[in-house]
Amino acid sequence: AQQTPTADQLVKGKNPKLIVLSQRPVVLETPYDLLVSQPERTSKEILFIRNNVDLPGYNTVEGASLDGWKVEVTGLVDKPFTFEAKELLALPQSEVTMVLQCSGNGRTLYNPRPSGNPWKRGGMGNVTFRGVKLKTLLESKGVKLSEKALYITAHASRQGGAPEFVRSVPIHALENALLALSMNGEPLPAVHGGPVRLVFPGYFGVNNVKWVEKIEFAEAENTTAEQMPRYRVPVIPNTHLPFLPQEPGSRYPYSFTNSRPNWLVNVNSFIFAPLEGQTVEGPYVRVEGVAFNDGIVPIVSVEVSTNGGRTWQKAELATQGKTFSWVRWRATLYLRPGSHEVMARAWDAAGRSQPLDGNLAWNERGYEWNGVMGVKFTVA
Ligand code: MSS
Repeated sequence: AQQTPTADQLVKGKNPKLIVLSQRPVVLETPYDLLVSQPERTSKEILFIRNNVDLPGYNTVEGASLDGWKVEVTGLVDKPFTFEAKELLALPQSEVTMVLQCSGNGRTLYNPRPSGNPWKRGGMGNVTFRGVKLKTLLESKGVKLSEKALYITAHASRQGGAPEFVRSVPIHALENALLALSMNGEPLPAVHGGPVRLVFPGYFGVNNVKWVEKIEFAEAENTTAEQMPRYRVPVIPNTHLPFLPQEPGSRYPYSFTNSRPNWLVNVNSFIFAPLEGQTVEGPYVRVEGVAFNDGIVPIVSVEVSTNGGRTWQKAELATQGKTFSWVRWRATLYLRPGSHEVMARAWDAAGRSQPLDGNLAWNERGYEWNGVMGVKFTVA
């Protein structure tokens, strides 16, 4: 049999238990039991990796040198400029704890299975980024945006012959955009975008461009493949439907007008305990997990059900208020010995929740799964 390299052989410093979904570009999933073992914050050793484009020499969890790293700021600004990454150290620093989640997380739950990396639920983590807000940098340079600037387009470095990786987000994202230099209190791991990554709290993973080299203010979305047709879902333009349901298995003619990018993270919740297939002591059973949304309004409740969604019981939230971080929750159930299935769903202050049948959002690339999660377990 052929030896496939383990995660730590592909990326120095990663936990060898991470699941290798792809070697080149490197894509590593966090096994679910490992993810739930760190319910506050996900460490660099176990955080998932999704590269569309690898940056040669950056496959390590160690930091990358700021020396000589330059970033260009251009497009619809009155004074385009280039800054040295090192200059950021002298500016006021900001910190944000946020969910970093691949828009393909949960893809294998769609039926039929869409194309793309076969993520289960381990394509996400909760991490703390620290660095300089893009707004702060612009202010420090006295740079003003044109009114025509409707999008922020970030370009990744192409050093070592890397193909391009470009993403656009709406100008509203400037509010919280952060040029991250560190993660979880340590230099930003090279494999997670060090020395400088442009992160957009509340936005799906794909928008958080690693190894950022150019930031462009633009009138329109960028036209490279990562913006169209990839990383989008079907919609009816100018309506309030979050997505346009598709016949599972069908094809869709993606265009800028009949689809939208994977931007804001949708409401989601995950059960961290019990785990699928576990046997636990009864009759009082502690159920716990995390919930999150795009951070624009707070998560206001998480409910659990043990009868397939007929009735729901409120869980307790560990924290209240708007946040880009995931929120921990727990509930205590009274259950008889035997087999059970517990389901969880979150609600936010805007009334947004999760579909009982996640397959409703089936799309051919399998993005943005947020169907209610169920866990089957046994009470001893
Ligand atoms: N960046 C760059 N430069 N490149 C690539 O490839 N990818 C994306 C982001 N960014 C990329 C970037 C994706 S797609 C994701 S998820 C993310 O990243 C991840 O992260 P980490 O750090 O974890 O790896 Mo899906 O939506």
